Amino acid sequence: MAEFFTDVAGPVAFAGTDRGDGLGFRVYNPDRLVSGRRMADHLRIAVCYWHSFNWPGTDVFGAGTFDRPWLDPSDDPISAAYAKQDAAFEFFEKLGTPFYCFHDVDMAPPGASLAESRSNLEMLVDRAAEKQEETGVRLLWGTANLFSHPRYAAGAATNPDPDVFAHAAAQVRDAMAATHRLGGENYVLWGGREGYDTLLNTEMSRESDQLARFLELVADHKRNIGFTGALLIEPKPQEPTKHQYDYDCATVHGFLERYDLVEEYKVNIEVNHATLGGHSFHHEVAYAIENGIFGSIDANRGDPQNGWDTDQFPNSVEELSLGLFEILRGGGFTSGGCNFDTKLRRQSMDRTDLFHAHIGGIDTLAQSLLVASALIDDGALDQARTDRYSGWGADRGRMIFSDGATLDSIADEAMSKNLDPTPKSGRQELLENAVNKVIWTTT
Ligand code: XLS
Ligand code: NI
Ligand code: NI
Repeated sequence: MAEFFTDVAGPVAFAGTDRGDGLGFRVYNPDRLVSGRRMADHLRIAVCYWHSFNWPGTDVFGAGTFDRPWLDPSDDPISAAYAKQDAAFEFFEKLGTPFYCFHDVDMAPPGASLAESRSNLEMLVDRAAEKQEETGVRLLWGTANLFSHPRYAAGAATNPDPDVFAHAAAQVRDAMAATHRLGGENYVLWGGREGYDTLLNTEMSRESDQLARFLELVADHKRNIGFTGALLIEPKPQEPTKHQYDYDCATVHGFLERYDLVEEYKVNIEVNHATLGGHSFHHEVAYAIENGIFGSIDANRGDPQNGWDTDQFPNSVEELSLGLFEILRGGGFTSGGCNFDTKLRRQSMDRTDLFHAHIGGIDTLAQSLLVASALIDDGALDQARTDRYSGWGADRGRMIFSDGATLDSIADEAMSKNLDPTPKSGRQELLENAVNKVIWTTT
């Protein structure tokens, strides 16, 4: 097995402020205790197989720029998949992060038939199991790519052709088996093309029923095979389609409620999908936690000037801290974690750039975690919320929710007491200053 990342000995260690320009973490110190738990156990960081090892650096105007020898189309696809796997596990081990994530087609090449695709996947999964054993790296989640092949151009579960639905079912069954075999802690469904390009040819209600049917079958299958990980839906508003049904957390939540699936699924929230949906990451996480559907995150960032999923490595502590604050306050991750669904920029073609990118992203998450924990200890935000809603714990608030209260009884009371409530300051700027104080002073 040839070493690929020859410039890095690994594992990348915590170097603190001594890092200089070398490859070490400035903030991420896996064993450091934060709110009573190891940093590594809080963040549960995963590297993604697809952008890092299965993408040659193409864009819509140009060919691949990256040095990824296993993506050479003239190679035998099976030996290329083994070489890719060697490089991926070498990277995971040298970076020293605990988890990875993959799509079926990242791990093994599709064959000429579903049966051949399955046997390719099984071969590579057997080897991945050995590599997990050797390195101690674990699987955060697996998924199936139901969006790249032309057969999925009009969607997978939502395709107008039921044969495509059935084909997707076969692929998901195998990807779930692979995830189960590798001890994956979650199985993710991102509905890449479960949406429409034009309403001129689309029946939305029919397509919703198809999607719900697919999700119901997947949830039943999970029980049939004894997979105990979580099922996660990854919301995204659009791209590649004009409109995707899993638009954002609230839309997914409403969909799950409507089809009685809310007990079966949680969400995998991607930072850049939140911003594409017109929300902050903070909003999406807070929504999911408050509604009991929070699962995991894809940590990345967008570019405020671009309207697409640029999948850049995260570098804003401000953006991530408030999301992590909600996660920490909600009790932290259970089966989920922070997956780097992130791409290098096309000009970052040195092998070592993949290390620099992940190290920066991981340090950003680690600093954000410290800030989140300090925000909880500081208590200013919680105190402000408690004070703001205090009336609801007192007589009038309780009366409004009491059995037997009616619009009449509430209105009569307002009139008889001649209520004339005085507006109170929301103190937004004061609270923003309180957050910045913590961001600026936490080490
Ligand atoms: C694409 C999605 C995808 C999922 C996994 O925008 O983020 O990468 O995370 O299929
Ligand atoms: Ni994405
Ligand atoms: Ni993603």
